[in-house]
Amino acid sequence: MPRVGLAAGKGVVVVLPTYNERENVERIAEAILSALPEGHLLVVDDGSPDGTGTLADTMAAREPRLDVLHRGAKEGLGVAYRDGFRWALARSETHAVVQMDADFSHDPADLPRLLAPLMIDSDLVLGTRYMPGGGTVGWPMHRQLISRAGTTFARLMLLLPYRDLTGGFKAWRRELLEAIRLREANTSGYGFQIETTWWAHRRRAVITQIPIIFRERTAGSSKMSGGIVGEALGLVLRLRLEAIRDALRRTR
Ligand SMILES: Nc1nc2c(ncn2[C@@H]2O[C@H](COP(=O)(O)OP(=O)(O)OP(=O)(O)O)[C@@H](O)[C@H]2O)c(=O)[nH]1
Ligand SMILES: [Mg+2]
Repeated sequence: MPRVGLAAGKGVVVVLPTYNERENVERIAEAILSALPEGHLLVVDDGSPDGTGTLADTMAAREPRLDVLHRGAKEGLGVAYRDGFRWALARSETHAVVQMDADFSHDPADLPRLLAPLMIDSDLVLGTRYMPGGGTVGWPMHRQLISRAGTTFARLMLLLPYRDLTGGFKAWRRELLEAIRLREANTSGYGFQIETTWWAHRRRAVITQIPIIFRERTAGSSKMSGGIVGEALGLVLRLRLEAIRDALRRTR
């Protein structure tokens, strides 16, 4: 596919949350900016003690397509994304927003492919591990189990027809991101990914899944925790209860 318009990054802001990603941040920023020669990158750093934010600032000083949003404290991925999305939407030239991890688990070379459906009919594109052509490489069995169980649980409980609900490699059309209930999203981990796809689905957005290979990080350390899994579980139950309550209210 020729790289034109959105697929070359025109009007695209990639939002990249970082916490202690010193070993990754420069390489990933370079890879993203070269995968999208017309794209813009926003690093959202939560005051990383390892100096990730300062490194990103140094790059931003010589790269006009890179900005850094410094948040005061580590408040979780969901909160960082909300602030990053707000920044991206404040730019009138933004047509699409991408979210991805800074640890190379999401391949910057996939960016044009992730953006392509937005140029046809889609409002949201989900990078999907659990479909033909997708997969995870280098994850120990327990991480695979947690991820698959989480996605399956959410899919069944929320009756969502998507195969990867906990993934974080997604592309949004501006209008959808503006319309969903971001203000109410306050989950920090995988829960944020589930929740945003849920609100998009409830708005009857056109959602397309594309296969991606997710690679375990080779540098830096994981921020994954038991609390994040518990939070996602609680979120799914809460969303289901809310939906039942809304349905009952409508039948009254
Ligand atoms: N700004 C910000 N970024 C965060 C926070 N927590 C995680 N991140 C970033 O979010 C992305 C995903 O976090 P990871 O630690 O890679 O989580 P994961 O992919 O579930 O776990 P591993 O890949 O196994 O390490 C990475 O770019 C992190 O640096 C946070 O509280 N604030
Ligand atoms: Mg990761």
